[in-house]
Amino acid sequence: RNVEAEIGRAIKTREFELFYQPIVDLEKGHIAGFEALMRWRHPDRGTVSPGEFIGVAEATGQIVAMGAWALEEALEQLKGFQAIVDQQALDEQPPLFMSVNVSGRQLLELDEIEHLGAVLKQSGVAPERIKLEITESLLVDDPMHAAIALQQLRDLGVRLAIDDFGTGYSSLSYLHLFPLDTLKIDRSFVQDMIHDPRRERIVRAISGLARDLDLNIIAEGVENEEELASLNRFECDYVQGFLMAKPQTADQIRQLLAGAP
Ligand code: G
Ligand code: G
Ligand code: MN
Ligand code: NA
Repeated sequence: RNVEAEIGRAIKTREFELFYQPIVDLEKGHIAGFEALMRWRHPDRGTVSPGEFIGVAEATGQIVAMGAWALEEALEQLKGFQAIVDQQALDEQPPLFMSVNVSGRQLLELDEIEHLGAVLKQSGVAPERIKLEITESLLVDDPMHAAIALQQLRDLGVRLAIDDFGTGYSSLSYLHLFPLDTLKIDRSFVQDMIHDPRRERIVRAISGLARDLDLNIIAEGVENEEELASLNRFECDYVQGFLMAKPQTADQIRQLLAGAP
């Protein structure tokens, strides 16, 4: 199979779609934002997950166009989600945020950052409601370029999150070298911690470190109440995982928001 050609076709025929996974404020319990996650509605193969196409799209450069589309789409949906919450006139909640994954390939093309800025402005969404999720490898592989790109993004006003924290080629130095806002604790740590006190201490230490550095913490992959209870003790800011909600279509999210008490 020629995956590159298939992806090219799929971009034209709009087979890519974003799913949205709620991110919940741990203390208050409400939905605070979402992570946009790409899916491929393949005509023959059904729903294909990013693990099977993001790597190829990065290698071919197709990820640049896909990523620009994803940001635009996610911002558009965020406005619709916010309108539902506003209609319900619940007690004051901060505006919803949207977290979008970006690959290093996207950020290292300078035109792309200008383009992101234009998309953002066009959308009318306040930039501080956007989190861009980047992986550690970007920061470690090419720190000079990453520092320039991330500062440009920060100047646009968007927030920056480190995804899968602790699993990559971690270097604590980047926590103060780069203008970061949020640290996402990888789900492997969250899932191991209740069976292994040492793992739990790692999660506790990461949480404490993030707090001391004034970074927000999102714990990923929360699947049960025991994990949630531990994260509560560590004063995590936000939780994301199947226990709260799965990634789902924009339609399903709208229903969820409309039906929420
Ligand atoms: O949804 P799922 O668990 O299958 O996602 C797996 C990984 O794919 C995510 O952790 C994320 O790193 C990556 N991914 C999902 N959507 C996007 C996207 O829109 N752009 C990029 N660059 N990566 C994505
Ligand atoms: O790499 P990144 O962290 O961006 O990807 C998030 C991925 O984690 C998504 O593909 C999503 O489907 C998956 N995910 C989200 N919540 C859970 C969970 O509670 N358990 C598991 N196993 N995966 C999850
Ligand atoms: Mn992510
Ligand atoms: Na992750």
